[in-house]
Amino acid sequence: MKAYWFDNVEGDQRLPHDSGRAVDPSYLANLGVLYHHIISQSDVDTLAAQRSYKNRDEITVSPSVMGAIYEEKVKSFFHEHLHEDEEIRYILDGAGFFDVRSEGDEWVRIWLEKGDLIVLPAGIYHRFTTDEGNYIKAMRLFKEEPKWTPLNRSAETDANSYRKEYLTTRQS
Ligand code: KMT
Ligand code: NI
Repeated sequence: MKAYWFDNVEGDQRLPHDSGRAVDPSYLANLGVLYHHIISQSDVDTLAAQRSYKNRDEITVSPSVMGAIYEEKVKSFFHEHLHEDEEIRYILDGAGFFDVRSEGDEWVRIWLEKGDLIVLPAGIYHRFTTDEGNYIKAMRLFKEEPKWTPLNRSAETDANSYRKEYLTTRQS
C-alpha cells in the first residue's frame, strides 16, 4: 500500500500520478478509510463477519480475462461514484489504484497490491483503476446487494442521505 496526493496531471489514469506528497494511514482513517495487510483468508473472513458482511465475489480485471471489454470496464470503474453501504476490497493478486476524495475534494490515490485490504465507508466519493500492470484480482465484499450499486457523482448524489451522513460523521 502506498497513499499520496494525486497529481491532477492529464494522462493515462493507469500511470502513478504521484505528486510526491505522501498521505499517511491516520489521514485515511480520518476520511473513514481503513487499511489492513492480511495474509490469511480466515482473517478476512473474521473481519467480514465482525462488520456484518453477507455477500462477496471475486473479479479479475485484465485484458486476458475480459478481452475486448477491458478498456471499457477500466474506464467505467474510473467514474467517480459512491455507494449507500460500506465496501471492502481485498487484493488477491496484481495491483491497482483506489482514488478517494479528501474533505477538501482533492484526490488521494491509494495503491494496493496482493494482501492489501481497504474499507471504504458509505457515502465517500471514489473511483478505481488498474495500474500499468493491467492486472488485478480482487475479492469484493458487500453488506447488502442493492446498496452496493455505484451511484455516479451528480447533484443528486451530493444530496443523497448517505452522502450527508458521511460528511456529518467526518466532522465529529
Ligand atoms: C470498484 O469499487 O470500483 C470496484 O469494485 C473495481 C473493481 S475491484 C478491483
Ligand atoms: Ni465503488
